[in-house]
Amino acid sequence: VPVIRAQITPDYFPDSKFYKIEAILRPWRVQQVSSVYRGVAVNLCLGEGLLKMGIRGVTVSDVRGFGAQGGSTERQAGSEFSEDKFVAKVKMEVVVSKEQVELVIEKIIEEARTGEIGDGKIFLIPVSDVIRVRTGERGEKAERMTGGRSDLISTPV
Ligand code: AKG
Repeated sequence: VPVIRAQITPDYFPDSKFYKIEAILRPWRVQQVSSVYRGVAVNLCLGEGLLKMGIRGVTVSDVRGFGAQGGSTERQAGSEFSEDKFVAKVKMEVVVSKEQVELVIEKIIEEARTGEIGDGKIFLIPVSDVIRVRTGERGEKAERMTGGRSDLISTPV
């Protein structure tokens, strides 16, 4: 299946230092996207995918919802919406600095896409600040994780 490449550096509005990438995905695709092992603390068990990119912090939730198709690919024309049309999905949330947004989106699409209806959607949300509870650090210091992407892409002199 050909992957639709994300734009290189679009102007996000409003402009922000950090963005939350919120992806609604097929549950059975999430392990591949985040390499999260269900039921175990997510950022301790990352494997392929996002981990290889240096993404260390991911939040996942089980959710139910529907989109343009009304939640069922076999929906008959004119059939009424009912609660059982909600489809199980996983919501994956990742907060990253602006420079990392496109790479993460590209990775999620690459690993989550089947090309069929129900692949999900990604929302990009500006984040005002990041605060680490343990230390009170804010901004880049709080977003940054040891061994994370910032470390991987910074070239030591
Ligand atoms: C929708 O409601 O828009 C859908 O894509 C339904 C199919 C699915 O999410 O599996």
